[in-house]
Amino acid sequence: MSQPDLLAVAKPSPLLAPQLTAAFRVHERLHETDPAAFAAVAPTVRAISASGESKIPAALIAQLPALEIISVMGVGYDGVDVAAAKVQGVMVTHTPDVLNDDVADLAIGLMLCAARQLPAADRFVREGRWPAGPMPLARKMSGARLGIVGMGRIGQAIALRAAAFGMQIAYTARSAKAALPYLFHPTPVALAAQSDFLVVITPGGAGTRGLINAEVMAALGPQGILVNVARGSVVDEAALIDALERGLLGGAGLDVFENEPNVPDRLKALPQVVLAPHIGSATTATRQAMADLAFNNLREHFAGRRPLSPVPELR
Ligand code: 8YV
Repeated sequence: MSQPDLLAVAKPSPLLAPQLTAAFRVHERLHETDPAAFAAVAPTVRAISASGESKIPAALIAQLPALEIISVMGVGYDGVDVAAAKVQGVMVTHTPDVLNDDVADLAIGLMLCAARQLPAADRFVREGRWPAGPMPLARKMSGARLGIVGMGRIGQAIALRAAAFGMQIAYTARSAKAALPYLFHPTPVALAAQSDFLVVITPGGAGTRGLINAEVMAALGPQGILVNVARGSVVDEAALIDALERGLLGGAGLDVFENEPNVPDRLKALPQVVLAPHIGSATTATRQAMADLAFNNLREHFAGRRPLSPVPELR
């Protein structure tokens, strides 16, 4: 039997590509690069392989009448129109859990980097400025108040790590989680007003767009540090730049941005901001686990079994 046609809407990770090409006829980004070739193959495409940042709107799904499954290599799938997939009977899978540790590690790393100014300290030594005198004093993280926006699996992994730093942990989420020992605040503003550090780890998408706005930043205050390891869309980036430039917010650690891979020059110009290029899950071990899960979801589906990790809406 011939291999099923698969559309890779993003360039597949090198850890996933060999598995895909062994099992599918892979058409890489044809919908963007070659409309005629895409039109020729569209009627028989049975699977999509995507990354966490991929956009799969209803219009693309509608062009693929034979589509059965969309496999996202990422926990976030806010670019996928799941409702449209559901209407067309298309399964959507993602890769939760296997990246919890890495994303939580990075959140703690960005908190420490922003509080203790580690990138600036590194530059200070390399640029030979030490002999002229010490660096300015930084901010203490241990024992400080941490607010977590989004108390899902990654939020809880961040809380566990923060507890080892003796931090006082509170959170906001759609609802309070009675099983957790942390203080719940009903809104991001209420949480920010009681926090020294605010870490954002809630899903992206329409429901959380601009959730962290000027009001939240003002509540966090001139000594506060904002860390975003979720999606750029969750933080109002223009308001963030404005708050930092005016000293209304103390600092930030950012792994995600509104228009990746483009980062505004005004953000790059701010010394109190630590920047990372969306590397929350970017270790070899975790990306391999994500690639394997993304592939195994496809494998299970085409073996006539239920995929391992459908998105919550399709469970
Ligand atoms: C990746 C991510 O950026 O899992 C997510 O939601 O944002 C990431 O881990 C990526 O999609 C890896 O393919």
